[in-house]
Amino acid sequence: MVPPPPEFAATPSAPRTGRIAVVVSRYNERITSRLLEGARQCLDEHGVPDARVDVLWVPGAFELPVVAEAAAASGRYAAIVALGCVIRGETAHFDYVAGEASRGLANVAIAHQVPVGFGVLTTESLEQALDRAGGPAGNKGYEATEAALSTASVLAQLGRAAPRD
Ligand code: INI
Repeated sequence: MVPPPPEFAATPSAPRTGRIAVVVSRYNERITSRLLEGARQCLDEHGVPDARVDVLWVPGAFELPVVAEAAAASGRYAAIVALGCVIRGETAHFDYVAGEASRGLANVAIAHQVPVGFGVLTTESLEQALDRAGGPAGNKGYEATEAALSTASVLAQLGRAAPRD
């Protein structure tokens, strides 16, 4: 019988080695602290102990990429999760902050072949942000973390060397 093709994990299984970095913005901390709770819940449900998780606080979403870059370059992390919240009503430079955060984080992931979960809310209002930070629209911090774990397992199947502990 022909063996089935390798299954590229639809269900996330947490990496068994390496640490997880959660980079989180203090700007809009009322929202980002809830995203962080979601991220922690996801890691806990996937069996990642707190001892393997580093939470790195940055001032705002604009600073997420540089710290994610340093984390990726360190070679210590199996996955990185970036959490932030940019609300259009609060800034004329919404597009710059949100755009640079997403572009920068995508660049880090590709340059280092390390999954970077994108948990940066870009909303029109505080209410929309609350909805997505543990409200009726779920918790995007949880979802970004699950996406990062999932992607780490696909990369492992493709032979990307796992970081040592
Ligand atoms: N940072 C955010 O994370 N969200 C925002 O909505 C925001 N606004 O409204 O300006 C914001 N600005 C700060 C920015 O991320 C930098 O920290 C700052 O410009 C210093 O570099």
